[in-house]
Amino acid sequence: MKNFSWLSIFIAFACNKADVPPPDPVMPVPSQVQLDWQEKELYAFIHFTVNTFTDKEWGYGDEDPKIFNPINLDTEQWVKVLKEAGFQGAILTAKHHDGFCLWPSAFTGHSVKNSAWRNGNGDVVGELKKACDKFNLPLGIYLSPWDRNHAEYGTPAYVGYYQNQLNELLDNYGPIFEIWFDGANGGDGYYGGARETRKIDDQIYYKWQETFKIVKGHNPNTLIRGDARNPLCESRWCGNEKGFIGETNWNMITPDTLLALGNRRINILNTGDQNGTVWMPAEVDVSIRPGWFYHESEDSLVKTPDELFDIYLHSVGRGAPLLLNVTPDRHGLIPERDVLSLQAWKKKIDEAFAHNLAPEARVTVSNCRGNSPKYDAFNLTDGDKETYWATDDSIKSGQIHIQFDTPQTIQFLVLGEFIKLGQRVKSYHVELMRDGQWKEVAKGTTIGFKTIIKIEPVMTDQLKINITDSKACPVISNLELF
Ligand code: FUL
Repeated sequence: MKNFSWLSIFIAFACNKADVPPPDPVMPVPSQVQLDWQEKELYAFIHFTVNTFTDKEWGYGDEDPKIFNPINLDTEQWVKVLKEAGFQGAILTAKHHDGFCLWPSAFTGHSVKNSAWRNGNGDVVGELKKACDKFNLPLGIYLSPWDRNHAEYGTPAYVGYYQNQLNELLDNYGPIFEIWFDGANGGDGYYGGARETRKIDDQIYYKWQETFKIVKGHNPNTLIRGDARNPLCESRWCGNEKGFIGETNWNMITPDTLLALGNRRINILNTGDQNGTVWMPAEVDVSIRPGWFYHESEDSLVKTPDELFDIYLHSVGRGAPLLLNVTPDRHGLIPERDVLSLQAWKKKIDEAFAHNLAPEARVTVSNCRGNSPKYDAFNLTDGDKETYWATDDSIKSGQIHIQFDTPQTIQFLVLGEFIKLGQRVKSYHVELMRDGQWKEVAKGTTIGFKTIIKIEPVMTDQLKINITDSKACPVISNLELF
């Protein structure tokens, strides 16, 4: 009888602990579409059009469609290369600024229909879609709003044309995982022979609200990447084309303040805004070569596996998905040297993050929310992204202590916040025990969905991660050590 009552007290206590409520979210928080997209981390861009044949980066729009003739085009080669390199989706320039369409659009003759390729019977978007389906790689579309070929560009009629093309692409090649709305609006172009400069107000002219409805009407799960001044966009530009997001990377943005900032907004795109009103994570777009399109003159300038690995650490390793561009050549193939670089890069990533040592360590924390096992240190290393360590609401800092039975060599620490409850951490530093003394080996600001902290590889049996400031109680779901 006595034992029974002790047991019931214990059960009551444990239940009580398990009932400790989770932290309130810190708004804004991501949508499921944004979460799913963020988790996949690696995407490929494919830039391919008449530019590949004219050796240009921005076609004027007066190119003869006949010049497009990728005689050995093999979209299965593209997809196999991209899959093997670890990409989780591929976004094709269905139409770049020159207006040439890689699919036989019913709304213009400026397309593959009038090219020399396959006597005008080819369809690059269709073939890529088929290959993507075959090898299970999600397809995304880039459809340049700026069109230097179209005679009506600048008038309301062109926006109707643009929307028709969007519908056509989404009807015939959907569902797509991401739509990429480019912000470039350079001004001058061929415009059906007018050869003049046309300026539009890019906030109003394209009727974004209506255009986005077309996308979501076809598939609510398509992520919209566009101009961060528009609060309806779901992912923003990272502010450069060099392959890095800010060391401080908030997923939030305040579109209104960006509007007011003009071109100075670029810096904010790179760091995000701690007090931003809209959840709009950055995507890091960069090319494997200096240009976005293939140029023979850049054959010796393909980024090396080391350079790509560095880009990986400065994008994915700072919580922003990487959109790495590949450039099919005039044969219609991803060039061999680029393939080799991608393969060696993938190997580097796999090797660097092969063996997670965290589950082998004893991990303790300075404070655990309501002393409940539901929020304890164990959740950091359980491999379950839905569980997390959290502190009490009043505590906006915290310490994770890691102890190994035998010393280990650590080079990378991976941390992740449970961003479903908002991004919180503002600053942290890392210490490790060396010769009986704690030594600071890294410090940083934001953590977000994922942060990879690179340190000099040294042997140690103890590490400490000190979260020194946070918008609200820290909520950390992942800790890995390599
Ligand atoms: C830019 C474009 O002008 C480039 O040509 C390229 O497509 C890049 C990804 O976006 O805005």
